[in-house]
Amino acid sequence: MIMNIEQTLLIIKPNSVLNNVIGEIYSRFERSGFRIIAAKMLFLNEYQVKSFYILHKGKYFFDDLISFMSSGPIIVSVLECKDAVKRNRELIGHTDPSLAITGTIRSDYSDNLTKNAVHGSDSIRSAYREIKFFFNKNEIFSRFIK
Ligand code: FUP
Repeated sequence: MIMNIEQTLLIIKPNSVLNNVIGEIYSRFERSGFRIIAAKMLFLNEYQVKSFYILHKGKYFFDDLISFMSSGPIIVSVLECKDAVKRNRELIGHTDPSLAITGTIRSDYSDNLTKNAVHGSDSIRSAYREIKFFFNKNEIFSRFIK
């Protein structure tokens, strides 16, 4: 059995699609050993975004987050590699791009805290929920896990 191979969700947010850096962002993951095992472009409505970000309901930034994430197309992907959840978060960097380490995706491609370029699952439990939110099993093409 192969140990520690995980799957995690990546969202390339509307500002990154608009800024034409889909490939740049994917390249960073591929160069770091991730495999893209599912991908699609979606334009979510407010209802769908609210349902995805339900855990943030009531927070001060919720309305801005919902209107931004439903403002244009996004790319949702499942990434796979050893320790994928943790390594995804490392490559992405801090939620607030002004605090993100230079060279991380959020440091390089964010427009501001709301338009922070990408989303990555923050735990194995979130990854499971988030992958299921967007993908059916027959849309995911694992290269490791049967
Ligand atoms: P992250 O897990 O890094 O994506 O961060 P959160 O789940 O805490 O937040 C989800 C999104 O809400 C962030 F990507 C951007 C937005 N947000 C704000 O606009 N202001 C905040 O103070 C925190 C989050």
